[in-house]
Amino acid sequence: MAFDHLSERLQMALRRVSGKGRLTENDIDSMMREIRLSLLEADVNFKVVKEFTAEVKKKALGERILKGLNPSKQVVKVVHEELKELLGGETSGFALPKKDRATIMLAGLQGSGKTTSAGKLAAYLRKHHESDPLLVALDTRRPAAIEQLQTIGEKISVPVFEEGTKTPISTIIADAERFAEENGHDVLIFDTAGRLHIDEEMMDELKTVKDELAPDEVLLVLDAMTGQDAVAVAKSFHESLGLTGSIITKLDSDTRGGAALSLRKVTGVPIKFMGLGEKLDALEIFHPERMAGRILGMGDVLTLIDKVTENVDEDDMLSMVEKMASGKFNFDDYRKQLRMIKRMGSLGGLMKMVPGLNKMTKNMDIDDKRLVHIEALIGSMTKEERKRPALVKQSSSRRRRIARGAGRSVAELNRLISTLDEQARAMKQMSKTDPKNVNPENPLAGMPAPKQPKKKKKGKGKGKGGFRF
Ligand SMILES: Nc1nc2c(ncn2[C@@H]2O[C@H](COP(=O)(O)OP(=O)(O)O)[C@@H](O)[C@H]2O)c(=O)[nH]1
Ligand SMILES: [Mg+2]
Repeated sequence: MAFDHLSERLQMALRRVSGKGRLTENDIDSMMREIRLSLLEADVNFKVVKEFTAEVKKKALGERILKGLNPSKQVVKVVHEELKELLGGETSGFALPKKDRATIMLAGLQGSGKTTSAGKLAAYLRKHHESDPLLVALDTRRPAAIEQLQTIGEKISVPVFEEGTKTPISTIIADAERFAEENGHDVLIFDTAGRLHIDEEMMDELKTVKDELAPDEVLLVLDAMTGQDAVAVAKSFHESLGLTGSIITKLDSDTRGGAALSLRKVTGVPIKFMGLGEKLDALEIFHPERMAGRILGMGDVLTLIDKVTENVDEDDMLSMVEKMASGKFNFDDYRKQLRMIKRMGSLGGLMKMVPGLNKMTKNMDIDDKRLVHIEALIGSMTKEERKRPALVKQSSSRRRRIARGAGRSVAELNRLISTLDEQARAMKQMSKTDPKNVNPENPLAGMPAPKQPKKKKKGKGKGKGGFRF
């Protein structure tokens, strides 16, 4: 996942001040030094870094913070807020113009992910906007580029309009628009040609496309791995084309991610989508606040909940959230949760979104095989034991029996028990803290609580089946 290293470094910087009852200007300075270094290391543009740190410092040194209650938690909040601003502030989202046919033009360097993103965008718009999109091949430099778009179109069952490599771009545009009108397509997505580097010929070609088409959206597709070049690339595309937004791709990869952090500042236009994989459903709306939270290790509960809602029965989810929030969490719940996660795929990515878990699971290699073992262990418990983890915890003979039954070691069972413990604790913590009330001992645990499902309050009697931590 992108940002891992940056995330670690920033959290280290924040830990410098966390838990301190008082903060001096010196404390802030040394924290700022580390923040500056970690951003530079992540390839964030130096000007952007300079502005960012100046702003954080100014706010962190404000009267109300240093002299106020809990200065360290306030400072963490400042960093979070500024990071959110850097990434664009409020979520821009994506709205189609209210007209019969919308046009979207994608532009970017070769290999940045334009063609893939065109397909992803088509699939996204069909799913979330009930659109009937048409993909248009304007990358006429290579026959392979057209074939690639056709393959993608087939995969998602979206038609692709192409007229080979010889037809002039302006003719293709006019023909595509006529075709869309005749066939009732309400959104056209134009895939264009890129080059390895910015060059005039490419920009001229793109300017022609833009002038002919007068698109509703001109989206820059930028590879998150671009590094320091990102600034020059984004600037020159914006100057030539007047972007309306951007798509940052390959955030699933192990990149330092600096491009994402500089992009918004440099262009002034919002990052609208992020690409999170090669698959055609790996496109999501970009949420600055969530991304900032993820980078600072605050987890990403909102994204998690989105994913869960998409993939899991709502009642199941509500009861899970309720359980999590109450800190009562038994093996039945854990197994249910594992199964949900399995259905949602991408375990590593998901784990990262859960506060507390992200740190915890770092050294815990949860792969599919381990999931099978965990299932076996839980399956080897009696119904009563699954409901009341304390039974398992307190009896070594039970633990031996369960382990034997599952064909696993007792040590492995013990690990499972402590995982459950840890998780229940993290969940409880998370539901108690909101951004205005961050635990000064551990400000990084300060997460917005998930919305509590409105349900009848249940008695909180001790020992009622649940396992209190
Ligand atoms: N991991 C990952 N790979 C991506 C993503 N978007 C595109 N790619 C890959 O990047 C490569 C170049 O993509 P392509 O769409 O052909 O780029 P184009 O030259 O700009 O059209 C392909 O191998 C894609 O599968 C993404 O979000 N994550
Ligand atoms: Mg392409």
